[in-house]
Amino acid sequence: MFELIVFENCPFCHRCQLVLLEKGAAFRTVQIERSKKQDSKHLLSPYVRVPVLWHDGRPVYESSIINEYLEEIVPTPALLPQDAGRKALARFWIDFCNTRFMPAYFNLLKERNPERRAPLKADLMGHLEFIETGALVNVSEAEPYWMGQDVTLVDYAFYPFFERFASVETYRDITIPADHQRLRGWLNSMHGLEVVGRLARPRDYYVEYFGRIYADQ
Ligand SMILES: N[C@@H](CCC(=O)N[C@@H](CS)C(=O)NCC(=O)O)C(=O)O
Repeated sequence: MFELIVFENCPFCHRCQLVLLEKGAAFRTVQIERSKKQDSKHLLSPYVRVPVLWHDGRPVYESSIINEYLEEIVPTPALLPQDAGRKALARFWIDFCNTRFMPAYFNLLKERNPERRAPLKADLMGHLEFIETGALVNVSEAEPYWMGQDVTLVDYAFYPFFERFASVETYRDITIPADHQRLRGWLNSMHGLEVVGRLARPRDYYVEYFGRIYADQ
């Protein structure tokens, strides 16, 4: 039995919940209130963050590492390509998500001063374009996921930020361009996945949730 320590509406926790569900693993989710995290410090990572996966009495930290751990412990269904080169490429895209895409998304969302947002918007738009023209070049009906025919950890690394995209659309005036058809197609494929549907929250939930934190006064 796995135990996943989460906060409400944490995209990193969402990544791991999706993978646990996709693997059909038995798990329980323990939700901690952000405001009370000091009381539960023993359950959190050394960075005082969630998610943390507890398994066999040991903690595993960081969402990408947790998902790789799950891939090892619960190998079926496989969520990384078997071929070493393709596996390295999958890890590159997860790294891109963690080090480029996700920071650009949060940098824009967290910028309180509207006058400072233009370069941050340009940064995020640049990443969307890179995804459209550099990552999803082969996305099609036959190969609907990031790495092709099969869903992988890459899809589950990116998806939570796109489920929350209403936040930047509503409060930071940015949208996925209409001509980014591959990205839109990928997102549609993700919406069709059973495990995504099981956790999905409606757009209104995110608009309301992020509005409390990031709406301009
Ligand atoms: N790199 C970490 C990021 C995790 C992260 O930033 N989690 C947030 C919640 S969404 C957190 O715990 N923040 C600490 C806080 O809000 O006090 C991962 O991938 O697991």
